[in-house]
Amino acid sequence: MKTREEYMYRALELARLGEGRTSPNPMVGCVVVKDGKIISEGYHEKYGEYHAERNALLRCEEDPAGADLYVTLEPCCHYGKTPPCTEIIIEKKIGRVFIGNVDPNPRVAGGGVRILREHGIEVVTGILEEECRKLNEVFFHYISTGRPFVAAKYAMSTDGKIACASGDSKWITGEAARKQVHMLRKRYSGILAGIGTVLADDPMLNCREEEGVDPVRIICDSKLRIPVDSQIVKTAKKIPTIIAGTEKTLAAPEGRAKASQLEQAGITVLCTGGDTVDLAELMTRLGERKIDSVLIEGGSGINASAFASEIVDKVYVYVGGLLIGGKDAPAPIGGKGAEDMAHAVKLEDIEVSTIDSDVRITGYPRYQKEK
Ligand code: AOF
Ligand code: ZN
Repeated sequence: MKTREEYMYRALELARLGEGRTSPNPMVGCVVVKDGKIISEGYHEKYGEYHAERNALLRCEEDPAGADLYVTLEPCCHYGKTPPCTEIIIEKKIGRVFIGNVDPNPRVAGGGVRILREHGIEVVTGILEEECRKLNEVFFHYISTGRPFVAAKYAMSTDGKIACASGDSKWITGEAARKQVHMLRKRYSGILAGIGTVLADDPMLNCREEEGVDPVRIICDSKLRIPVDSQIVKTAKKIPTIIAGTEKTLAAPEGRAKASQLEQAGITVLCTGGDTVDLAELMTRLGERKIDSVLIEGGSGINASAFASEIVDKVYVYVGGLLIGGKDAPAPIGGKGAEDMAHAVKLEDIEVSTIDSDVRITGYPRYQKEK
């Protein structure tokens, strides 16, 4: 006989199989257990398709009447793209439902639990709650703020440099770590870089891993300087691309002409107020376009603006085992930096792992309230 937590771990494992295909909806996994035996499993496979619970209940090896159902997120009770999961749970006469998290979606928000209980089904919430929330950190953030969950990723040497003073940065981390970054891109709906990176490296910013859905490429380019023969512009009809400029640039005739040239190449031009792209405003606009998550792969300039505008929700730091040195070699976050230690951005929930001879650190910035 397995424990509740063990079944929920299995549901979490299943949920992860939907990674990269469910956005902006959550990854959800479900296990149906009867007489100590798993009689069915399911997960949310693709955005707009059946939810985890329905998938599991439609595939049962035997009648699930009286069975226990484990699901990482509260069953929905609304008619959306699919009928409510509470309906099929009631119809199949499930006895008990074990839930990871209550759904923060205002259309559900405890409603699923209530309906199930009203039908005499025993409901237990909070099984591996923290693990289930972390799996869907993007969904939880996006559904409650309407803005994308923003992660900043950078690779630096052990002495905190992202390139040599000459600009050379190939490579700071090894192949395995770089491969992991490509996998990471699959998990984010948008990937953001600055025009500096485009001018220096002419990157594609796509997801080179097999099966990966390419994230939307977002380039911060206040003055719309991106060359029309860059890889990004040349591939914009195949990979969705947004260039973020400023309203000031767009107000000038050259800016307007460049914007329409870019639009003809298949690019969406989004402009914000300010002298340079206002990242907070940009995030609101991206959220309106259903972009639930953004991975910043910028240089020190973009990172400085991102932290200054407090849009970064998570950091991924890859540390390579080498020392670069040089007072002019750039660090991950440029700009003015914190005035003093009291104003430094603190990272919480730090996790450290190794990938070959590189180190990966993740953490969640907590911005100081008073400025
Ligand atoms: C999913 N998959 O397995 C579960 C979800 O757009 P709809 O109609 O598919 O509804 C999406 C909402 O349903 C989603 O925001 C979440 O609140 C709830 N549960 N969604 O896509 C699932 N269980
Ligand atoms: Zn549902």
